[in-house]
Amino acid sequence: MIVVLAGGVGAARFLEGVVQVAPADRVTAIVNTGDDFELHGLLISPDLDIVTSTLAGVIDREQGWGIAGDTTACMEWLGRLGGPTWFKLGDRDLALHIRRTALLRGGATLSQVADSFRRALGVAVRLVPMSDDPAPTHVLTAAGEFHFEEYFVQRRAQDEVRGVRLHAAGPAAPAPGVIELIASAEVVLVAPSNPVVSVGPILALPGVREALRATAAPVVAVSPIVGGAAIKGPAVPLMRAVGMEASALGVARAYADFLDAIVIDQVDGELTPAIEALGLGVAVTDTIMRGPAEKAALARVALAIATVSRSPG
Ligand code: FO1
Repeated sequence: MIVVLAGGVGAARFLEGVVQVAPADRVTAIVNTGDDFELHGLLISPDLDIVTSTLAGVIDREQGWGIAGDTTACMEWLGRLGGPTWFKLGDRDLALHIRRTALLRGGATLSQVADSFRRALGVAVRLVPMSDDPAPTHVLTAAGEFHFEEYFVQRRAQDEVRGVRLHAAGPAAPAPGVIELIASAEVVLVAPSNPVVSVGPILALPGVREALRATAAPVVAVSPIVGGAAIKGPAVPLMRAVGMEASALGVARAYADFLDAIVIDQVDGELTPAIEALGLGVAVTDTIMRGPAEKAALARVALAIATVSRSPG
């Protein structure tokens, strides 16, 4: 199994590349749930929905989230009735949250819901939430502590970030199968996702980092930082706030204890010696995923360096 640690938009696009170069039923994504939150009494799982909808081919490609061609009638009425409208949920998108909430209230686990949704939408990649427990990510800012989506969407990532509180609801356990998937993987890929708020919550689950260090599978990351900037989202202020350098080298350092190799962008080629000095393999390529060909090429490079980077275990 090719196991991919995944956040939202960047991971979803990367997975579109992976399934072009490997059979989709041999790929499992372990998906961040730190962005999950409740709104309108509904359980929203942004990263699971982004990955599911992208692989199902129904994503709004321009935004990277939401359903293509969705309408907003419900949102407009929610606004008229005085409900919060800062998090845009299209009518079809709302169906996911209504159904998920009903299934969870009926006793299903998030893992079961994720599996039923991906099957219903014809996704062959197995999608496993990182945890079945609530594990919200909070951002500590000069203006107070906020759930990640409040910081990122409602407050437009404008507050000065001072830190991050992962699993803010209390201890969370890895979902069933997460540790075993890492232990028995052929390859583990860390998608080009935010290392602090997308991959960080997965790594902070008990046993996950240890499993990544111990697995016999090569572990290869793709840097989401290109030329010192994030491809998408607020990675730079968040990385700085937790003491990471906002560069591909900073990403390599953050994962160095379990990583065998990292794929970095060609604009960061000069970082290669410093990353190699950490004991990691480096592949330098174009990591900007403009279309299907670039996505496939990036996945091919990540899998190729994996085959020459064996973990000592
Ligand atoms: N991102 C926004 O910037 N604004 C939104 O209104 C918004 C709504 C939304 C609805 C469903 C969904 O699955 C994702 C949504 N996102 C929105 C994306 C989301 O905030 C983040 O990009 C991810 O949580 C980070 O991966």
